[in-house]
Amino acid sequence: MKSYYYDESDPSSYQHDHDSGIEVTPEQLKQIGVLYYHLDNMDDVNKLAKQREYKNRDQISLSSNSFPGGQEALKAKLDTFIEEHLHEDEEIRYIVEGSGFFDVRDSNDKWIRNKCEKNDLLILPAGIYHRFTLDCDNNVVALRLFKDEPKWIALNRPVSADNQYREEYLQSIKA
Ligand code: KMT
Ligand code: NI
Repeated sequence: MKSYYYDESDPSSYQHDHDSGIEVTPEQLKQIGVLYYHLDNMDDVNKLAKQREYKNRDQISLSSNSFPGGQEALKAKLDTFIEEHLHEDEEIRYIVEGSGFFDVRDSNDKWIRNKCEKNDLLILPAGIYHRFTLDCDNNVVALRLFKDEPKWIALNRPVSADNQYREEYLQSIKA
């Protein structure tokens, strides 16, 4: 995975790199509650899932020839992922194939771009604002892990000021 500040001045589409050249370290990601692992095999993924008590999983394939419902349905799905949103549970993704960008907001509300590739595993904490896009290769297969039942609901920004998960997240990065 490669992490860097997103270059807002580049007018090209989200799917381009937008690399500002300002790198972000795993330590900096940790400070905003984002965890990163590079896991070469499924055994290690299963181990981590057990440690962190992720009980459920499924797999999503985002490419025009594999998405159920075809091109139109894929586009609709991608449109929801690129909207800035949060979830009331962790978002855990393991890249099985292909690549894509997970953008997260830092504590100053700047976008950090995480370019995820095969065998990268990224954990976004509940309550963090983020978005996802494919890169120009237009293909990713990702394993989605869940603590309990999948919580699909994406709450678009801004969530209400008293959202418990947002409040807890903001508290957690203060320390
Ligand atoms: C989300 O909720 O932002 C996503 O699931 C992103 C797409 S997973 C490749
Ligand atoms: Ni999300």
